[in-house]
Amino acid sequence: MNTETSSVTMAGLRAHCQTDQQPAAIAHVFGSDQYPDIKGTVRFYPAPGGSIVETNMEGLPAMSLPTATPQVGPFAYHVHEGSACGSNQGATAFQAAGGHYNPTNQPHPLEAGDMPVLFPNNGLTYNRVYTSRFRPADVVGRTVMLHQSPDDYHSPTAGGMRIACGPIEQY
Ligand SMILES: [Cu+2]
Repeated sequence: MNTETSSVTMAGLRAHCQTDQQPAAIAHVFGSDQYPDIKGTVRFYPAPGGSIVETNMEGLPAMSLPTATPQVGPFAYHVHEGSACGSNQGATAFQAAGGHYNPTNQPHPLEAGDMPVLFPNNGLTYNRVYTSRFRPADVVGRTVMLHQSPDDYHSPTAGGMRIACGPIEQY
């Protein structure tokens, strides 16, 4: 059993989530040349034992059927270790961001940068996710990455092509 956050109670987390606070870090996300309509903002809030990651994005493509190749959505979503997104061109867009943020060398999906997939809603997504895997300060100077395909939470390369990226900066 993971006891890392055993001192964090759900009531405490809910109370914390309802406070109106400033983020500690922020990323402005932009799409690759193949998905130029994607843009968004990711805010990282300090939370008991970790972070709350608030994601707003627009311009997401519609999901395909699961039988399509490549399958489009729900979109794999991670913190990557690199500090910069690099080129947004072509099938190798955003390779400069490196692999998943994984300071303790865990297997996927136990890497610190692993997060839930994003679902598009007429191109929009909004969610707030609590993670005990990093604090906002841990990911300043890294990147958030959205992939074209789903995360199978098994293969470290799941998600396929990188379609949107944003450098995480101190707020
Ligand atoms: Cu990724």
